[in-house]
Amino acid sequence: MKCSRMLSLIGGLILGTTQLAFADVTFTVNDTPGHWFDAGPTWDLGGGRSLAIIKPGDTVHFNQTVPGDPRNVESRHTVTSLIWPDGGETIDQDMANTKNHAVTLNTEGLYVFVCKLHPYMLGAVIVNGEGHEGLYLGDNLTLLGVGSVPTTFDVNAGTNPPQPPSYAPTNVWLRALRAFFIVTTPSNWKDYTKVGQQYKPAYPPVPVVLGSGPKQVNVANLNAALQGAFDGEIIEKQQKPRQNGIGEIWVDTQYELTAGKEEWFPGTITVVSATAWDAKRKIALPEQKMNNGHNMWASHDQEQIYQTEWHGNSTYVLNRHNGKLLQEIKEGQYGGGTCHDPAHVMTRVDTQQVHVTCNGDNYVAEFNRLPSGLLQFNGFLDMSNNGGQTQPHAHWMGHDGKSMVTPNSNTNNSTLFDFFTYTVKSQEETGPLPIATGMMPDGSKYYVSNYLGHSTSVMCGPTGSHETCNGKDPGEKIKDINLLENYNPTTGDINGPIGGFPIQTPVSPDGKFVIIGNTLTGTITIIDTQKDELVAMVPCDPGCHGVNFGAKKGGGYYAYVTSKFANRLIVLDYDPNNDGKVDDAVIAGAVVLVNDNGPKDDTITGNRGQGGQGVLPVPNVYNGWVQQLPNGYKAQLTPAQRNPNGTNP
Ligand SMILES: [Cu+2]
Repeated sequence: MKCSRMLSLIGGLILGTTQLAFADVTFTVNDTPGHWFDAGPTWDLGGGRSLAIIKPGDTVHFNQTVPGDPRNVESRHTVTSLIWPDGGETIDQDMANTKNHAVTLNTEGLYVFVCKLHPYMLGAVIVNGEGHEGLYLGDNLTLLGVGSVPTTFDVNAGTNPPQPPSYAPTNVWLRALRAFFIVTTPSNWKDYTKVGQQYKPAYPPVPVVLGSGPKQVNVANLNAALQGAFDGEIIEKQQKPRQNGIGEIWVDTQYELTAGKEEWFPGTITVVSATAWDAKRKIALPEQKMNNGHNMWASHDQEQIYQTEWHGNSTYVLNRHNGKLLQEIKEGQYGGGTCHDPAHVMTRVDTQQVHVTCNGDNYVAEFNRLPSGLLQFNGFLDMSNNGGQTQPHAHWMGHDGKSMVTPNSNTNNSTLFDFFTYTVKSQEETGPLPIATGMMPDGSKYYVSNYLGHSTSVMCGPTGSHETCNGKDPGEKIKDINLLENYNPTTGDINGPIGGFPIQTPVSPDGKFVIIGNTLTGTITIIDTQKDELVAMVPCDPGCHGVNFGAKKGGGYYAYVTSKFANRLIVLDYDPNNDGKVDDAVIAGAVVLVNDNGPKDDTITGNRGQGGQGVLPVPNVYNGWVQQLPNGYKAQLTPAQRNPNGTNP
């Protein structure tokens, strides 16, 4: 922490806000982990540089492209208001872009800005007028996708006999503040190499004011308040699962820094053994400047790994055995065009074609697989049938290769694409900022995570029908599952499984469960697909994100779970006794994603093992793909694992 800055901040606050002479502020929007909205070293608050304080009438600038700045983004972003005081000014764009933006803020309170493509990119401004003995957050704040929530509440409301009002901070805003300072401060990320130490993120030790008039609450020291409410867990030594998995697990450690790439080209792949349970290889692609490598899939023979870079334009093909680059498809090489911010990649089981979502565009890139194992661009598939830039993120492919579904994060809907006709079959509403999908092994239903809606949309699948989908047709929404129904945002009371900011949402290969990584709550939630209800929750890590299923030796599956702001891979045994129930779901073990000494193509220099996002177990055991495996892998699987849907003996 830069003490001088903090002292001047606190000094200014004690003297009264009239002493604060802050003016316009500029955030450099870029691809550096944690510092995505970088207000510069003058605003270094304990390692975070993404919060600034201004006066009413000052202007906030968001620069993505400045002559001579090496951080000028190669990815596209949006600058979008995520939180603002009721009546305050907001900013957003319809299209992903690399432009500069500005907004003048007149209303006092807390403003948080996000990129809709990469929703961990956060920046915040507090507009502080005169007369507050601390940073003033506002009376009511609006959270995009949720609505307006007061910053304080009367803890004595409804008591019998009636008690005089007594106000306290609203729980959801304390959680939001905590999440902001963890997300934007790399030194606050959970480091599982610090065995025996307390996990205590540092927050600015400043006085904060919530609400006004009789509802005002003064927090004397934000750091003490947040640490007291949420932190202090001892970091334990991670245990290996006792039961082996099969093969290996590829993890995108998207925020790890290496010597051969500037910090605005972060990211490695960490390859984990599912038998030795260690991190056995690191791949950074320094010559290609792989920028935030995000998600992977394997060729059907499991010989090649396809890798996307979410803050760039490249799709990579790697040799699975030695991690060596076989092919880079970069800007201008997609048939002369570009796939902006390639996010997720999967194969088509019937043709071995490869599909990559272009998150900064309206389309999905399609490749043919050549006999050499390399890819040949075949065209862009438009995901919109009614205009608007869809910005598809984590798509899912049908088990028979005949369909694809996308979550369209910019248009709040989902596209069902049909490969018989090569057309968009439907584009139906989901919830706010849909980001990921997962499909049943028979294509009967699919699931969409609504990141800002804190919900899962259950959609009629490509093989579903009016009869099987409760009167809905393929592509239409059957229902929404509210992942925060067991959470009271005011008091913070929790009385069941909860998930906020949900991300990956795959269906287990046997179709029984959907397992979701939730970023805001740091939880794993499990949905029973028969009832389509939340049935279990398991604690995860800060920024819980990626989930995929791999085979457990001897039968059943593990769910492998990654987190953005922690450096371990969780091995979740969601049904240890294989009875089809998850009441005994347990973390069987975990692998710390740090290894400076194994084979690697670059020297690790920072954010060790951090940024866990895409996770790919090899072999691929989903229905449709498992049947394509080479015999050597098939021989390691049980009959049930080789035939997860019970229909393809
Ligand atoms: Cu972005």
